[in-house]
Amino acid sequence: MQLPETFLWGGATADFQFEGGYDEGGRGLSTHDFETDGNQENPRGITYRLPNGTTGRARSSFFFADPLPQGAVPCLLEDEYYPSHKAVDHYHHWREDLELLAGMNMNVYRFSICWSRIFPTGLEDTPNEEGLAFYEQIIDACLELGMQPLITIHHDELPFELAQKYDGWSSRTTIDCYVRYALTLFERFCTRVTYWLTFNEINAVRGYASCGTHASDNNTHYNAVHNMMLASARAVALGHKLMPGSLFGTMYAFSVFYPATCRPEDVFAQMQKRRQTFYYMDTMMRGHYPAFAREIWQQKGIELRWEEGDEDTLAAGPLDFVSISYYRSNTIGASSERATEVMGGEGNPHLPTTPWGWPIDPLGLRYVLNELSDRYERPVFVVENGMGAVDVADEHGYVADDYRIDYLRDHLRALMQAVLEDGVNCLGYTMWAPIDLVSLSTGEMAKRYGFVYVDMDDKGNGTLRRSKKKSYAWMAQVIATRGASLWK
Ligand code: BGP
Repeated sequence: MQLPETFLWGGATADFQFEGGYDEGGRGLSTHDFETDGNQENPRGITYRLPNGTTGRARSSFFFADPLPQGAVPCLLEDEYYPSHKAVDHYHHWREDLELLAGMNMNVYRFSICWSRIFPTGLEDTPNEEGLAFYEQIIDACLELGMQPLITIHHDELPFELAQKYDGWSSRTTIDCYVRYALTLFERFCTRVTYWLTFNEINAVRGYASCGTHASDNNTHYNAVHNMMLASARAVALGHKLMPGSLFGTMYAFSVFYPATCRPEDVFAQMQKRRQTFYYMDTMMRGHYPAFAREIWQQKGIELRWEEGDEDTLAAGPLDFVSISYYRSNTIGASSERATEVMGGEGNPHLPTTPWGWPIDPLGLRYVLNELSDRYERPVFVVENGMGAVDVADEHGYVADDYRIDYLRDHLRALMQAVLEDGVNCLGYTMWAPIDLVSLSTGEMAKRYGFVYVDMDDKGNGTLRRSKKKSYAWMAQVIATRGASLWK
């Protein structure tokens, strides 16, 4: 079994988890810069100051984000550690990092552009040239090394000023600022970049860090995402016009929801939760909200702030391909608690889990690839998949990460079966994250994904030295044989 030569093999990163250099090159503050570290027991938080001078911290764990109290202004506190400020310093290691990726025979590299590096407050009329030049050298180096750039325009963050002045994605001003930012990227990189993602995990973002909204209730959230979907549609329409042949996706956190039992009540509960994930995808792939959207708005008490022309805007910018992150599957029944649109529910007794409790389910990947391909009849692209694990490095920084090899082998086999046996048109696979970086959900370094080990701990101590794990040579061979070595 072998995938076609056109198949894109690569890795994926996000700027605030990888780059650092938060106060260099004219970069402005970004919403994630106020997010502390954390771990499984202690969630990450946004630190803030109240008008009376007292400081505090609001839980920021992605879908479980708490609102900021009335009058709170995010601020940086001396005794806190903020992982995005240094991340793993790709800002100063970019050339070495790209060479490591190319050394694995990768032919695509997915990375995100930091909005506040291009428009420091989001509101300037002209972009920050130093920021554009930083990404330009990365794009040029990718091409020189044989890797197509795949750019995420908005990976869960936005300039602090937009959050402060406009409540982030609550406001239509943010849509205009985003379109100007996207246009700047298109004009500068149009001849060098074909693949674009307008947003990352738009179905999983919530609250201050990812949406810039001070509240995190359903009404705020669904209105913010409505504005994001309008922004995406405008960017896609503009991108297609300016860059013939360009291909656009938005990335969705995606997984299977299995019914806890075959009791009709459990199956129905599963279907209802599942729909919420399709709510976003259906709208952006088809250019209009699905019929069941009304039921969701009603159930959750949402008043969507429609404006004239919104329907036309959505219709003018449907996506070219459907892209997903796939890490796990979920199990849900009529009485399951804490199941979000994306994850949670009950454990699955048939599946092992990662040390972070995520069920490991390769067949689920084949399931969703078939499902999405059937539903939209457009190409799919797996832009994140990987295993967060505790790696123990020897004195040379070598890790015998056989567990990661097992995880990836099983998922890649499932992907190959979806393509070669089921006929799914899959553009490519970018593994999260080829070089160790800071975890999004917990802010730890201890949760490592890479083929490359980075010598740094949870508090940013370490030499930042990069070293190859066992999985590095293994993956290089998988890509060189276009997947054939997975079956030996
Ligand atoms: C996705 C994000 C990534 C990434 C990944 C792994 O939700 O798009 O930014 O971090 O998940 O998650 P975590 O880092 O929490 O293990």
